[in-house]
Amino acid sequence: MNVSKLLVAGVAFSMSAGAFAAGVHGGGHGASSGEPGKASEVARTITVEMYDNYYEPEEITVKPGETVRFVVENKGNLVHEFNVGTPDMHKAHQEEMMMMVEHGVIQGGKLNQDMMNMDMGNGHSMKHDDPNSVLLEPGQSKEVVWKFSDKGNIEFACNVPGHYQSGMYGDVNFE
Ligand SMILES: [Cu+2]
Repeated sequence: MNVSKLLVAGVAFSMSAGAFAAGVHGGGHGASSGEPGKASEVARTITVEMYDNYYEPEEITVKPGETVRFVVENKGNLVHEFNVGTPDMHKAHQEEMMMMVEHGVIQGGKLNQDMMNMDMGNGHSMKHDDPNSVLLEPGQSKEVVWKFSDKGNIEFACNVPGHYQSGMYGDVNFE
């Protein structure tokens, strides 16, 4: 990367830092969809496979307050996300993901790890490390341990631009 490109990137990052702060990375999210689960309280493991652009299974059913270990596998050819949240949380996160694409953090089937770890100032970065989600390259697999709230309008969704819109989300049903 040459110097002028670096300068342009620096400006773009500082402009988007405020938007990031206003989004789900600003904290407090998860309050309505549950909370990070403890491994010792895992009641069940659910394997979720991600394809271009859908999940298998398409929906899940949990008990109120249940802690579930999700083993998430990306079997597609594109970068995909597994994110547990309300429709509003997904909408906000989609704006952040749009910025990640605009800044080259997400490039089709690749993630630019260097850029994700770059400090944008004010303690913000494009790290994708929220406890309610994983963002995976093709072939990658990671776990999410999540304790669901008692009930609510909760979906698991991929917020990579265009994916949610093409149907890459599923309902969390409560028993
Ligand atoms: Cu996706």
